[in-house]
Amino acid sequence: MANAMHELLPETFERDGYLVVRGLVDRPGVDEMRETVLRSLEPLQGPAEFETDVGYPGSPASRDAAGGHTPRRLLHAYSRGPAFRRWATAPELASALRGVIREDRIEMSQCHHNCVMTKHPGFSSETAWHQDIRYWSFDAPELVSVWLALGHEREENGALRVIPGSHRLSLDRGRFDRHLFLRSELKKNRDLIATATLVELEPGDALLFHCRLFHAAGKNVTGAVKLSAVFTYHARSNRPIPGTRSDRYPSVPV
Ligand SMILES: O=C(O)CCC(=O)C(=O)O
Repeated sequence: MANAMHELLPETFERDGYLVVRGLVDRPGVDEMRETVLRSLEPLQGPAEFETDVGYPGSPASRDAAGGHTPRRLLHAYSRGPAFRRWATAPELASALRGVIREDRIEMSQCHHNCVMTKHPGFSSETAWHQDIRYWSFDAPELVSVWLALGHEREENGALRVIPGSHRLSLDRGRFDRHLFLRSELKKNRDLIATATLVELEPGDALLFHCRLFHAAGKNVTGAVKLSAVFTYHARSNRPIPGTRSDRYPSVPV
């Protein structure tokens, strides 16, 4: 973990719904996580989600199709070795999170995200515009994900695009399709999407983003896999709704 304390701007997070912390993890830390991931990919160590499971534009039609065994996410990253356990609860990360969640007692969910995104050349898919709150059932829609780049993230390998300030919007249900993606055929949505910005990251940079921030990503059209670790955090006082998927595993204090 890099030493330098970062100038965190909670006001920026409140205004934009996201914040990039440059160099949050140093090169040896990134390398250790990359090695863990590469060992989990060859041979594939489950649990994993496959491109074909999501059925997004560009994903293989079935497990039998070419590329049908392309993993999209290695699940349960927190349980995949010491590098991830240390990172997900590291003091530097906890202090960055306290700045934006504005509570002392913060926990990491083990129920969704808590994964490594593995965007493979050839068979990766596009992720349309959405808010991560669609995955979560908590008392309040106040969760923050941390997206840690384990390599360079650029448009051509499927870096995230975000719509600044969109976490503060309250859109009618009609703006979304049945999977809760923004309907791109609507002019209002296209105008909103036109305000998006690309988030380019270097290895060790972290993007902190609010669970209501609209974001999307393209395919990886380069020759190398893109790896990003993603964990999600909430204030201890913000509880998962009993019996939902968000309540399946206990959260981990950080
Ligand atoms: O890398 C991508 O395609 C975006 C993934 C994403 O936004 C998500 O899983 O919520």
